[in-house]
Amino acid sequence: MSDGGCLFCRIAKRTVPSDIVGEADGLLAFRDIHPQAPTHLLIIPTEHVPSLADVSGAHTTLLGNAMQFANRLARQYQLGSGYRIVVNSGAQAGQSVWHLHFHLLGGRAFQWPPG
Ligand code: DGP
Repeated sequence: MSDGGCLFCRIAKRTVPSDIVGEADGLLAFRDIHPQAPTHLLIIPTEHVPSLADVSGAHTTLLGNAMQFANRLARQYQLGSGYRIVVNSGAQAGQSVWHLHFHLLGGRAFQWPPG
């Protein structure tokens, strides 16, 4: 299912242009338009899921596939010295696009705790 008003659904349908870097198992990866690291990719399910707070047991395989996809992309982008996966779930956490997405960030050192 997709949501016609959802930006990332439109990216998944290619009706909004993006720099797509990979596709696998109902997932799409593309470059973040405002990169926060030398490598900053977004991994999304092609089906519309608003946020991590909306996932259920029905999404278990999708979530596992997303982590394996991230791992493959990290190898492809030579992030062997370290990378970070971020999910902002909810407005207070900084979620701004209401379609589940995993940020894959790498190519620099990161601080902890995050801001
Ligand atoms: P979040 O704040 O966690 O919901 O992350 C949303 C990300 O989406 C943010 O890092 C910027 C990115 N973004 C917003 N609009 C677009 C767009 O039109 N194209 C691409 N490629 N990325 C976008």
